[in-house]
Amino acid sequence: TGKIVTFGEVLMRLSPSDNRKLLQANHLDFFFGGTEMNVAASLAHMGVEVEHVTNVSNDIVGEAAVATLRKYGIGISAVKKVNFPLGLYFLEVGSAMRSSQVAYNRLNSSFANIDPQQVDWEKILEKCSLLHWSGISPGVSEGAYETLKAGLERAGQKGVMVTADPAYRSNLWKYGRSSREILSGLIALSTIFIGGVNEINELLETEYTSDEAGFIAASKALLKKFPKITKVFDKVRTSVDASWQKVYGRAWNGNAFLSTSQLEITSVVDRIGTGDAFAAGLLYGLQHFNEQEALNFANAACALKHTHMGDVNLVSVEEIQEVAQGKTDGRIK
Ligand code: KDG
Repeated sequence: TGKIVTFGEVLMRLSPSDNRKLLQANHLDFFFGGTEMNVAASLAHMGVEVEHVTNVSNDIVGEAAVATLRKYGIGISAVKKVNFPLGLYFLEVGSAMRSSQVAYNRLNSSFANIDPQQVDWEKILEKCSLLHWSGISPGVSEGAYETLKAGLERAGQKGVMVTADPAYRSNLWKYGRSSREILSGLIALSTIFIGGVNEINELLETEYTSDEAGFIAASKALLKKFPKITKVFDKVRTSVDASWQKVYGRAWNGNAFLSTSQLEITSVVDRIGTGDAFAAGLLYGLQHFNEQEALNFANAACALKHTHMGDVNLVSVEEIQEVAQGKTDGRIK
């Protein structure tokens, strides 16, 4: 097993504390996040060698972003500093029936200005076993899309496994580019799909139901449309309310349906990055365990992300295993 490479924007997240609305806040908590970086940080925390490909700003904000990547143990040799600002987003955390809301400030960001000439994929993909991407990056800009596409093509030529998380964010696609067309072209170059019925319906313009039969039918349709994709892994969330959620994982491996037991989180602290925690757990699991164990591990990692602040899941393999095996009682150690 070689290193894992991730590609995507690093964003500064600014959010009011104590469930305040932004208009009431007089200070903001700050974290660094970004879907693929979240995956990279989780993996690095689990001891996996991981390298993140991105552009950051050539200023104190970019310096702090790089220091954060370094602190998490993420490889930074493919991080470039450029003369555009780092992207940021504001988050108002929801509660009860009010959903969380996000406002982006990332147009013309350092990452939005990336282009294929700036990234030496040949070098980056040396000794790499897996390249992970999400649908957020191609939504950010044409340059980010072209850069990612070049990476996926190179990965395909080298036989590197490619995991795709469509991570549809409507806020990103409101400028007229077609998410369906762009994402389809990139999913065609990928080998594992991390997403569920909603994402598949969005891509294929279908109306599969979200029950087990619908998930299996949707997965089969996806595999038929994209022959390189061999497996589908899905994180399912059932909310009692915004602070009380249940999560489970399910998968179609080309031949059989797999699923995990439900894990219940009765006091959600921060739901941002739970999908990325699932993805990171899955990538780790696929490298170390059989598929069923990998799915259990991914689901436990996802559940644990709900318990701490920030976009990144900073939990160890041992902690995840305890939850996956039902051994934790939540008492202080
Ligand atoms: O999955 C969590 C991400 O949504 C968060 O880290 C911010 O990358 C981000 C985005 O573009 O929304």
